[in-house]
Amino acid sequence: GSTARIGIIKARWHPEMSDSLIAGAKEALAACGVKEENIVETEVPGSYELPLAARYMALSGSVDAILPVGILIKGDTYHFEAISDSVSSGLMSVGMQTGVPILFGVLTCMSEEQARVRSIGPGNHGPDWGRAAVEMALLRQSAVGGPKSKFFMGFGDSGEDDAKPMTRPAERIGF
Ligand code: RBF
Repeated sequence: GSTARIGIIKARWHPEMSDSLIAGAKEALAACGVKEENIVETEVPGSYELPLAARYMALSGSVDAILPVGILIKGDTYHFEAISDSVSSGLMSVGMQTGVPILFGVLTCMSEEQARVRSIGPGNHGPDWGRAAVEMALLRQSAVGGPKSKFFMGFGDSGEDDAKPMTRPAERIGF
């Protein structure tokens, strides 16, 4: 993971648990060799805001994979289902549209107890998410060129002379 640049976006709800998830993820990043200066962190008000923040970060060209972290806990209304569905499909959509791997670091739990077990202590999912982020960052690098390559969608300004051009020589595809 020494070449991987990882973005972490935290939703501010349930901060004790999200901080623990992020601490676990960062331990795994360090164990994989990700350099501290290659971790970009930001936060948003709640999980509903994660997809757009992930999109902005992906389009900035500054990271190879993004870990959005949020905790959604079911209440008395249909709100939980609505937010869970839109956040999960929104995050998938950002990954598919930008080509930057977006992990699913969102716990969707029926109770605070469920969320606690999955975020604090031995059941912390953060380390798994951290390792998955590194794996996907490296997959992206191998698929579209090295870190900071301009090849993929051309976002960001890497300043690298050897960045691959966005356009390929004219080739007829299809008919
Ligand atoms: N955001 C979370 O990340 N986790 C939650 O459990 C959560 N519960 C919410 C419950 C209600 C009733 C509302 C109105 C918002 C909740 N949010 C939660 C915030 C939501 O993701 C978003 O930030 C706000 O709705 C503002 O767009």
